Amino acid sequence: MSPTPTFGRYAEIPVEQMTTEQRAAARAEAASGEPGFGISACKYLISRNIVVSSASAQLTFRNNFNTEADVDGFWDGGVLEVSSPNINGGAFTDVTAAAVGGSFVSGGYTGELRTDAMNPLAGRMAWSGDSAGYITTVVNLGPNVNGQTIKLRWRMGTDLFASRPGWRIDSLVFTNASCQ
Ligand SMILES: [Ca+2]
Repeated sequence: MSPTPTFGRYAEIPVEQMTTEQRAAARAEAASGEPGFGISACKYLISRNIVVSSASAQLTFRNNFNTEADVDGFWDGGVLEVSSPNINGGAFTDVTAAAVGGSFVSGGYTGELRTDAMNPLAGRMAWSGDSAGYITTVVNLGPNVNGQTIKLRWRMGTDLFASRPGWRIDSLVFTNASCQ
């Protein structure tokens, strides 16, 4: 079990028992930057070096996510980023960003993360919600990383409220790219 986050003056109310109004008020307080709020977090997993040998290189992996999402939108979720020496000075950049030129063949992002609950990935498309077990995600790594030695980063951002089981990945397979 993860620790129970605190919600300022709503600290005594489990988030599942909050009314819609309480939850909205707590979010508004959080967005205002008032102290005493709980946990928004960013966690990540970084790959070994990957040598890309084709403009059509692909990654396939098993992807299992169950992160906070509800009728109001997508609150917690994860993204896949690329660090390549020739792109943004090697800074990790979303695989779907134009600078990378990657795209999802299947099992791509499910929604845009809300911007009003202090998720570090607010406003970005992400895997969020419940995949209902493992799905297969296939990613074109994009033409701009051809010939480069890159790293991948699976990065998860969560907001101030409510947790879900999380995110698991497995069985990475590269086509036209290899791990060092
Ligand atoms: Ca959350």
